[in-house]
Amino acid sequence: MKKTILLSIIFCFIFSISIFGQEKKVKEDIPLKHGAHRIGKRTDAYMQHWREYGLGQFIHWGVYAIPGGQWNGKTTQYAAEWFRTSGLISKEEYDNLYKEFNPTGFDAKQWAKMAKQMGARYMIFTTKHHDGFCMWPSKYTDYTIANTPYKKDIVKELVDAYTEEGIDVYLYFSIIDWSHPGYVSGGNINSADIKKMYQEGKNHNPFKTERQAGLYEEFKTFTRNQLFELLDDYPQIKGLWFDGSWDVAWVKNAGWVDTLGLELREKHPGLIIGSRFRSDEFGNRHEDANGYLIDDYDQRYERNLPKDLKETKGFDWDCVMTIPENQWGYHRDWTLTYIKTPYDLIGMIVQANSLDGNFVINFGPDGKGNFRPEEISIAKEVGKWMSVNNEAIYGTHHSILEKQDWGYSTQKDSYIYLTVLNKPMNNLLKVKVPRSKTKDMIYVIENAQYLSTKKVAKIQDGGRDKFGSVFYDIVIPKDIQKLNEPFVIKIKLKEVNKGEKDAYQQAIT
Ligand code: FHN
Repeated sequence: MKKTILLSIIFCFIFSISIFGQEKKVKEDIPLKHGAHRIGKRTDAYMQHWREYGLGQFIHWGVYAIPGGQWNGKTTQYAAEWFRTSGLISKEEYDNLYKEFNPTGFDAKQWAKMAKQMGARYMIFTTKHHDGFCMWPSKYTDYTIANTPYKKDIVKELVDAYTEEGIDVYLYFSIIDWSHPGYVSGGNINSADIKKMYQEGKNHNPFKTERQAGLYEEFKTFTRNQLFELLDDYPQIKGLWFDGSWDVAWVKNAGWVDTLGLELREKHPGLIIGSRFRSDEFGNRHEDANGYLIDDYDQRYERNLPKDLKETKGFDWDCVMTIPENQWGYHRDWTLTYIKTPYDLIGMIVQANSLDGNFVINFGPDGKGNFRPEEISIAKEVGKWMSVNNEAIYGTHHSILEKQDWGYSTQKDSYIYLTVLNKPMNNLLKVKVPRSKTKDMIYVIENAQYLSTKKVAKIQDGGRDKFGSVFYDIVIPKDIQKLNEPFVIKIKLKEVNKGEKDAYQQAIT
């Protein structure tokens, strides 16, 4: 008896030590001044709202859209928004491009409508990319939209238009700023090297001269001012989306950056900031030295998705995805890489939501403010699918079903949405339902329905395995077989007594 009690205590203890990094560990935490300020997820309404977005739109737009990856007949294979560093254009030429920036085709309301039709519930816009050009009339530099022939405040036009469509806006802000004399590039010293230096007790100084160190102080003040300016000018925004914060000088200023983050939050209640803003005092990014997530959600997923829930460590996260391989800004030549199809992207939307993340599709309008026809068509196709099936995405989370070969499943309350991406050749969809956690109970499918046709799905006995899991074969009818796109079956699970006569059979229609 005593042995059983002891074993139960040990079991409970081990069980309470979650596999997820956010929960308490056995190992003592290292005391950190600038690590995570919270263990576990944010529980406020702002963040709950963020979790329910499901789908977002990213827009990379700036003066790099003018060359669109080409200059004097030459084409860069690399990301068009990095064109200043492509070697195809001189720095002087690039830094004067803004004098031609006059996007006469730009229509913020039209952009917002397109995003709405696609099903996006939040939008991230590049206020300033690495080149330092500001799409708003910042009073802290002349390198802004105010000094272009266009003159008008693009950030304001977009914030207003998207907010009016009910789409939340987040402002992308690059810490890297090639236009500022005080900005210091980490060069080839990345955060892994910085971490190594900390471990070895070396104090790397990113500045070559006193003067450079002084200029960096000016850059910090400039950055701080611009961030407060954005919060002042666009109070409707829900969050800031940082990038380029891997730079050595920024990482080395972990304490200052931490304070700045707290100040920004104090100014703007509910402000959402991901893990790309700051590091802890040991140079750790995203997760601090104790494995806790820094800030509100994990921003590591760029052009890649976690493969399972374990990989996400129970953090909130989003994934930002390009349509070509790695082009964020407008590139004239889209024949250089594979272009994702709407169904590729729909598969990723479902995958992300099935693993408790949001999925964000990037668009790169041209120098005149027009989306390319391919982007318009993709947005339309994704939107068409979302308008029928969004119930499987918005507000859903990881389901109790394990990952199965036909696709992904999401859940809301007791409903589970099966999104079928790989239709079986025999048109019998085998669904494995887990064993109930409650002794003597099993799960049965109470009802099942196709989201697109609203018709009831016919279910057959699909057998059981030796571990107690139950299988159902859902018969895919002719009208669904004909569809050449992912489809969703909404099922309702209920727990019934194992001993209940024919409970399993009763569930079969
Ligand atoms: O260098 C940028 C890149 O141009 C783009 O903005 C992406 C978006 O997440 N972020 C950086 C690379 O991580």
